[in-house]
Amino acid sequence: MFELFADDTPNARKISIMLEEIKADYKVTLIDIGKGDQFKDEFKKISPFNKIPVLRNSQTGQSYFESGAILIYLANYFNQFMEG
Ligand SMILES: N[C@@H](CCC(=O)N[C@@H](CS)C(=O)NCC(=O)O)C(=O)O
Repeated sequence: MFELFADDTPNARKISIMLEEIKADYKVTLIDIGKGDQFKDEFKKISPFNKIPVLRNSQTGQSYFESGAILIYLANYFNQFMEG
């Protein structure tokens, strides 16, 4: 199970598209960047630069940020969309 911390932005959409494509089990937690949710202390623990998207692996408790890095992580984790 994954938790995607996101707002409705292109960088966040990249991750939700990937999660849908690989049929991952996930839920979305809204971080309303218009209201400044990204600056809350709780969120900063998983996003040191106060940016969305962030993906948390609920099984390991680990969180990942930077949309490109998240896409590579998911591709490796599910062994899809990667060669070599
Ligand atoms: N290089 C980062 C960019 C992340 C980014 O700029 N996120 C924006 C929304 S798409 C954000 O969180 N903005 C809120 C802010 O800067 O306060 C990535 O690809 O994840």
